[in-house]
Amino acid sequence: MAAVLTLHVLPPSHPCMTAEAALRRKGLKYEKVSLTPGPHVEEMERVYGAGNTTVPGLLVGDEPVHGSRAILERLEQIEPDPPLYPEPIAGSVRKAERWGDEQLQDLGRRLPWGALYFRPEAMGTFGGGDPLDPAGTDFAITYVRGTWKYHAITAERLAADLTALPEMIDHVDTLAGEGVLGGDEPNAADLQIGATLRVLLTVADLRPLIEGRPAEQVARGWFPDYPGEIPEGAFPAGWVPSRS
Ligand SMILES: N[C@@H](CCC(=O)N[C@@H](CS)C(=O)NCC(=O)O)C(=O)O
Repeated sequence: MAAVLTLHVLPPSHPCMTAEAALRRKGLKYEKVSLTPGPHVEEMERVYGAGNTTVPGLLVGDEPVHGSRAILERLEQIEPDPPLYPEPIAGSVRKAERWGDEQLQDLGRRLPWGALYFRPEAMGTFGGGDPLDPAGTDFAITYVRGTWKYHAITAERLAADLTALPEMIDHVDTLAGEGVLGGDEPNAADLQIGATLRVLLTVADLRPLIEGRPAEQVARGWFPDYPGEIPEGAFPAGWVPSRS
């Protein structure tokens, strides 16, 4: 009998989107447990072991598998078809997936939280609702400040992330041009990189850097729907570079 699969997530998390898209792609049945930000830390450590506080995590029966890349590798063993690491490009897909996790993924946290500092009322749109009313905005201001502390976001860091972004989008387009990303079927790198880019598309200031390029297709192709809209002009004037 196949092991029961249980996916632990925080709802707006992009690496969780990656893991869930992979489960769907494999056609595997799974149970999803949506945790509450804050208390998730204790629950994740209880299930996945000390220090493993982040989502996603996947229980394969009793076996804990922690982190998006480990989860995709494990799913490939459980159900090889359709492949997430297709030959003959499996090595390049793994390299791109790793880059997506280690280099790009953090920008999917720092840039939206960074922009929300300047437009806190927009936090309501990430739950699929309208921009927040004044009382909700007061809550959002406090919450967003907490995320800056947690993710070590500073204005300097944000400006540096924005400066680095065009080159990263160029890298995605290069990978697409080489056939590592953006094929007819999603691989592990598409799901890792596409999820982060999809989150970045909620920031209107960033859309001109991504839209109309292969990178946009990688994002929207596998993640058509994702709520959230941070209006244009959130970042201070001159911080968002022009497209390279
Ligand atoms: N690179 C890891 C990191 C996952 C990660 O940082 N997830 C965030 C959500 S996007 C998280 O769990 N944040 C809450 C926390 O750090 O406690 C992965 O891909 O699994």
